[in-house]
Amino acid sequence: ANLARILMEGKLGGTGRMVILPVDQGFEHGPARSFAPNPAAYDPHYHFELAIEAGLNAYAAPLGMIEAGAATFAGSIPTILKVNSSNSLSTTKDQAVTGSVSDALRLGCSAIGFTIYPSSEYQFEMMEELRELAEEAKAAGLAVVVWSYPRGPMLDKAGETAFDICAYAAHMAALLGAHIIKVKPPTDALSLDAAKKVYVERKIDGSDLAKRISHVVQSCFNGRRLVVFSGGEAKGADALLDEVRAIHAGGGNGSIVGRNAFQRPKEEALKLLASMIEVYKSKP
Ligand code: FBP
Repeated sequence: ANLARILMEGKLGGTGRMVILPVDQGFEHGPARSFAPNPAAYDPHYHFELAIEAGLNAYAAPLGMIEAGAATFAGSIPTILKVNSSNSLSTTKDQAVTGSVSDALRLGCSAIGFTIYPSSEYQFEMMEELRELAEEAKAAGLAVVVWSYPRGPMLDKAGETAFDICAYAAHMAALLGAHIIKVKPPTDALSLDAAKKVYVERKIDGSDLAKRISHVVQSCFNGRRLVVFSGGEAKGADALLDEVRAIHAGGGNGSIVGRNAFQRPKEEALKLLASMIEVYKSKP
């Protein structure tokens, strides 16, 4: 029922496509890097309002952000409690558990959100933490959303988004029991050493983004799990919409876009989100 709430909410409700607003960048990158481009975004209420006005499917954030808006916005939009977080003052590729299933239930959330870093030195601990939290969340009827971001000593920056590595990371999230899997848009970079361990020979056609997206979707149980793609650093509206068209054409279930939404002035962000929704409503 909670997964259905997310899928049925907002302007894309019932289409199987989703646009979600994630705002954990204050934790991950720091407040100034995240919110200075649009200072209204320092206010947690701003993000609830943005997601609601844009008609999005859900809003995802760490405990403090959800708590700060709960009294005003509870029940107005499905929320995803991000229950682990990293920060930019750390040198390790790890995440601290920063929220619980009982927090999610107290705040009326529809899902928990959890990040794993496949390939990091701490990946197994993160996967084990997820296993426990996901079991508890599912027992309480909450959906599980997994951010699967490969990073660690085996991967250079390009390798972190290489489509074979991205598909592998997405597949592991599916195997860990995620209902919704969030990855970065896959690139055609070669992650040499890592790729050798993943594919004997690279036979998959990743020559354009839609093909790479469809390989990631195929890796998530051939479309039996929902896969959404993040937006990354702020970029031009045309570039973002091109990416969204490719996600849609490749069979992806939507976008989970933070900085490209809240770092723009609100009217501009609403216009961009409306255009993204139009793409997802159109015939792929
Ligand atoms: P953006 O759309 O702003 O890229 O948000 C997606 C996201 O996954 C956030 O939830 C998270 O804070 C951020 O990207 C993490 O990115 P990275 O780990 O690469 O710094």
